[in-house]
Amino acid sequence: MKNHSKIDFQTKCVHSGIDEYEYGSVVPPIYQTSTFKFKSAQHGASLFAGEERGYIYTRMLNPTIEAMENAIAELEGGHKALGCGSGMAAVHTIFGALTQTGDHVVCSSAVYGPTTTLLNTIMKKFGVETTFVDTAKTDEVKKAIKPNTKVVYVETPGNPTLCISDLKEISDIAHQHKAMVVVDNTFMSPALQNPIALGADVVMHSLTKFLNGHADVVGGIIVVKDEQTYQHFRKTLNQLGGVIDPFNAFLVHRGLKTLAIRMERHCESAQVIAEWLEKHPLIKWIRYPGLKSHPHFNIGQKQHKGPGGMITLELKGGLEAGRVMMDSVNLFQLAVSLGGVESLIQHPASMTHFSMGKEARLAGGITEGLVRISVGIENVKDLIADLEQALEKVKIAQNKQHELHV
Ligand code: LCS
Repeated sequence: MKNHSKIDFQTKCVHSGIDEYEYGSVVPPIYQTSTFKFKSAQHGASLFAGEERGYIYTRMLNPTIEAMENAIAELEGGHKALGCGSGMAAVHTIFGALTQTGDHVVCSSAVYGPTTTLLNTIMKKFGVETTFVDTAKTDEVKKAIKPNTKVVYVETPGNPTLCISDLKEISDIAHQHKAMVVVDNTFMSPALQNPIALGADVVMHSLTKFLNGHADVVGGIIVVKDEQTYQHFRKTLNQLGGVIDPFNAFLVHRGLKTLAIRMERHCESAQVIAEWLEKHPLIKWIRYPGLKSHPHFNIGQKQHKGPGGMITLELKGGLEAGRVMMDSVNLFQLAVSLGGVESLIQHPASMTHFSMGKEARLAGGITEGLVRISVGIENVKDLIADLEQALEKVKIAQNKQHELHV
């Protein structure tokens, strides 16, 4: 987008990555092609040699994908972005690009389960060692950094504990030790948090979540700050091959246009629901970045523009009670993933974070009874009514259990 510096984020969501298209098309055309014809043998050779710019093959670059990448790079305040086939393809590409045998990574102890598993299996197999720490405690990050630490990888708020890490402090420490700071910004989206402005070097998202927002795409994105890093990541992505396809990129670009207003509604409704749940007698504990009771509330206030749409809680009665709640909701759908227009509920210990194993889960604060809610954009009164009737069923089930034991 031209002359964008003074334009508000809401406007950028609608216009970013949009160019002049053939036939005056207002939205980017879907170039659903695997390959692009060269004008001549010389043309093909000069494209490959990098002497001329143009499209060669969709794994390398595609105009529909590039339009979506440019849009997200602009929304994140980065230089350029790389579209990946999933969030995990983005995570893999990042570690593939930034580490080699003998390197060390410091990673938040509460991150999306398969990120932990990737570091503990594939990256470990290739000789990359990881120390998992509670990155909400900056001192722990400091202590974990070694001379061979190449990456400090932070997810904030963390999935699913919603613990919040101070990105500015962590970036300062990591940079003193010449380590790169990579932030998984999936839970906040660029509407609520811009890690690059806080000092991060690389930002990634699972596009599957808030950025696309409609639960119909699996994708990932990596945003970088400079051309050299971009070229290095582009080569790595091209070799690993985990690219997004043009149609999914088109859908994500379409989703971005409503990102600002969707995030406003996610935040508004999640705040109302979290405050309602906090007062409910069946709640053992609840965590939401917009509640003053959140242990890192003040860090959040400093670095994000809104508390997001994710809530985690544990009921009195633990896992058993949580299962009754999950089986009793009607509007909330019992499904993994998050960040879509529809509200979802799931159980991390047996679902999204199962692959980590119990020990790593407990070390990251993921208790067996923890239930995670993704608040959608439905009417908040309907969502509360659904939770209310589900919690009523939990109460009835607990009363029955009690009677059996008397
Ligand atoms: N990072 C975060 C914070 C995530 O929540 C996820 C997926 C990923 C990366 C990986 O992205 P994907 O490959 O799935 O696009 N989180 C999921 C979750 O919590 N439930 O299902 C998927």
